Amino acid sequence: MQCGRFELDLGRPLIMGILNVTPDSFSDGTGSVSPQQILDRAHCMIEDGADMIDVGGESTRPGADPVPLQQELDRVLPIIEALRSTGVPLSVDTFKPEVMRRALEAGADMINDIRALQEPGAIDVVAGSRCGLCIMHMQGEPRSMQQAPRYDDVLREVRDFLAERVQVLREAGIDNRRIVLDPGFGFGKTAGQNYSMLRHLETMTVDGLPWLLGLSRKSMLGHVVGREPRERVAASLAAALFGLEKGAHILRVHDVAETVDAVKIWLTLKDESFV
Ligand code: YH5
Repeated sequence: MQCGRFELDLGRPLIMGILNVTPDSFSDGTGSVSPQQILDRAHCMIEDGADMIDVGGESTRPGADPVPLQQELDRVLPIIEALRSTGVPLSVDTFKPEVMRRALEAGADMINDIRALQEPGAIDVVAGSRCGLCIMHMQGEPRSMQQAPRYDDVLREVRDFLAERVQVLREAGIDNRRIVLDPGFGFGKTAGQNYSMLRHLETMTVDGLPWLLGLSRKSMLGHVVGREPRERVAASLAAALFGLEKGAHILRVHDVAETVDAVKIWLTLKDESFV
């Protein structure tokens, strides 16, 4: 996969560490964020074996409020600049074309867009670059999407949406080698619909494009095991390994060290020459 400065080998699973740059994750008590704490966390994830870092300045959790443009820029740009020299690909979790543009100027390698580049101008910003693109499905808006998800056939509808976005990107001259797809777990889906997507991931493939899965600590796991998000690590690992069996290529996770170990065992089990 082409991903900005990098050519990623998807022959083995890649682990994307989640770096939230939002006050709910790193607060100094005044509602602002301490950059050093965030950078420490990023370096820790890289040490733990993260293959890439996903920097997010807007909380897109269900029910979350939108973040103004300038605030998102102020959160995300210094982090990208500081992490550029680490040698790991930097992804930016944003749907705002202006954040995409400034992030790419600052050296980001990938745009991770929960709105699949549907905002006006988004495609123009990324078309002239070599950045990787994660295209995700979402039904509705983050504020209200979990209120009443509705599908006749979630697998077909998510797949058709992704296929349509890939077609639009192709028409804009964007090479498929830059694209990774994401079914969008928790983005306007019931727990049952989320599990159905994971169970049948291979039936949703578009043009053989790779999958990125964001399952880490999500409510669909809490739905089964109970537990607060921070206590969902084991549940996240089980779901992640099932995703790999279903053909996933990139895992977006909070718990990098634990996921690296789990993936190592999965790879060992796959390796029939290890006897
Ligand atoms: C994703 O799936 N998700 S932000 C609620 C949680 C735990 C985690 C209650 N950005 C995705 O991570 N980008 C987010 O527990 C994403 N795929 C991609 N590509 C939500 C999140 C979360 C929400």
